Amino acid sequence: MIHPLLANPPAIVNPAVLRWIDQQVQLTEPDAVVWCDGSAGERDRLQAVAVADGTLIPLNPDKHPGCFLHRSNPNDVARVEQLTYICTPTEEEAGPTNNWAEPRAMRRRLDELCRGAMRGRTLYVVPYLMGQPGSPMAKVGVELTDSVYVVLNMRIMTRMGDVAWRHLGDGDDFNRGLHCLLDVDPERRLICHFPQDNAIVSVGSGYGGNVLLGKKCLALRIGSYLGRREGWLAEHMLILGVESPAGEKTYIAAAFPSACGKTNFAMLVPPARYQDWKIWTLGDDIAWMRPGVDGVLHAINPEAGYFGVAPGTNAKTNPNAMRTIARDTIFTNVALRPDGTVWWEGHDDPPPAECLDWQGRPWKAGSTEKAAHPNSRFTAPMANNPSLAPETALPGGVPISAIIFGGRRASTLPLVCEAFNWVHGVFLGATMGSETTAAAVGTVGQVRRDPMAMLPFCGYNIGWYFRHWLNMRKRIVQPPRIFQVNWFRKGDDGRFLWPGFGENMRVLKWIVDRCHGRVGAWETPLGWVPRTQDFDLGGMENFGPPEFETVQNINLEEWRREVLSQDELFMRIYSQLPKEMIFQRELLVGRL
Ligand code: SAT
Ligand code: MN
Repeated sequence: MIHPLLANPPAIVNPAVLRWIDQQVQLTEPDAVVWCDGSAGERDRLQAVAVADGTLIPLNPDKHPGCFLHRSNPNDVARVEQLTYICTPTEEEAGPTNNWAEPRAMRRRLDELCRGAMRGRTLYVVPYLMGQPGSPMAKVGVELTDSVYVVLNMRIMTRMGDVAWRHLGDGDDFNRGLHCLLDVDPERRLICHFPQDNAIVSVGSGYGGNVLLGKKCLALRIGSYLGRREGWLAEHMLILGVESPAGEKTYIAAAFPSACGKTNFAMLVPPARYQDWKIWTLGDDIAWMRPGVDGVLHAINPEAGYFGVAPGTNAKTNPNAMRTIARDTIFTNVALRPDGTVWWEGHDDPPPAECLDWQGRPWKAGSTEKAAHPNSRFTAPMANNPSLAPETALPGGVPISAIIFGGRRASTLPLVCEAFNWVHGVFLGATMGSETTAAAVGTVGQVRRDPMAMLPFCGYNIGWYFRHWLNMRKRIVQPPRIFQVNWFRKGDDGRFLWPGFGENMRVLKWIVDRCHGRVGAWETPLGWVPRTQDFDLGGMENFGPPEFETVQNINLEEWRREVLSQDELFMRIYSQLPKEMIFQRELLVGRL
């Protein structure tokens, strides 16, 4: 018999969905069930609920209309990679870079944790669509959660509500997501993926990447698994469009690890010298890419909002982000000033004399502690972004001319280089290294291999993932060119060698010109690089040819160490590593 709380489901909900929800309601035993429809009225009601129970603090309505602050549990401020599992029949399927659990055993453990977990609480049914309505690439998910914060974030980050039920129709091809806050205890925290069942169970956390199940869990971990099965790529990439003064548009996808500037790059404002150029944002975190009938790789951004890092965001580093978060935004773990406005390290305003820090404790200027958490975030609708590309709405996506792999590296990697061909480009992506950031729990600033910026997000064996990338080449008639960039190289004095931000436009210009066969390059052991005369340095302050040569320098000593460090990853995954990767390594060593 169906649970009494489900006696009157909305007519649009199909029986397959209802059966699954019924099982979860029987398991978690909530006091109430709310069917979310995605309407503005519902948003207002839920915001009122969240304010009443202290989940959200309303901000100054004149300065931040429609905005709220949320403080998460201090033990719960980032993704937890060591508690994230891929549950597949065999361990080999999850591969050496994922935590693996046997699906039935993990199900039993999760059932124990979830049994009765929503007693006294409300279960929200959140239907959502990843991708544009009507897109052949779009995927439906249903997240059941006992967190109003999650509902309000999902409403910004996805196309939430009846649009998802309509897309699903009578089908049962939807992602089954269950999220229970429990008591937010790290000892009872698990983020589990069941790719074969298209299912996710997340318990014990309320933090973004762990609980907004459409994002990392569905769009990347389950998405990458589906992509391999169905012949497409789910990638941790921003998508942007470069429009030249002549109106030519070139679309680029770029992978950088979490908190390495994807949002800033996707919203780039060109410097004065490039005032006739325009950068359009399509997405800042996730790209789903599939070869079109034209044989070109097409990309969509499956999301509808930005879950961006607040610290360091200001009118200089990212004016478009500042305008995007001016209204209808949820801030998480930033500082609160006495006038009801928010602040973080690297804000335009100087540190406030006093405020409440991210934990709600009194904070004074000059304090040695940070006022905002280093991984504090904003959740904002992409519709607010002044640079949002109208093509973001196209169900078929945009044709991709270039793919960029970028890391955060203080040494070794030059500002920009271009792969010799697709296989070499896959090798550049596969051997990517980057210094760890506050986006995940753990040490910050250590170089680790992060292939394609997907180390925490690839939902299956990483060796098979490289093979899938290599195989994709056969299905693409006109493959994108592949580039590697590093904005973060430092000099001996510890200062960044490259100014970054808007000036990255110059790197984009060279990349775009390479895509259209308009500019020269020079062959090096690492790949093609711009000769100094190929790279526009005009109008830069204190940055001329010598500085360019320093930021592009290839130091053979550093590269010997780099190749050895790449080997550590290759050894770990050796049994499933495509031979092409080993050949590429040999070729690189030979060239060096
Ligand atoms: O916290 S999220 O995983 O959503 C953001 C990130 O780490 O990339
Ligand atoms: Mn990300």
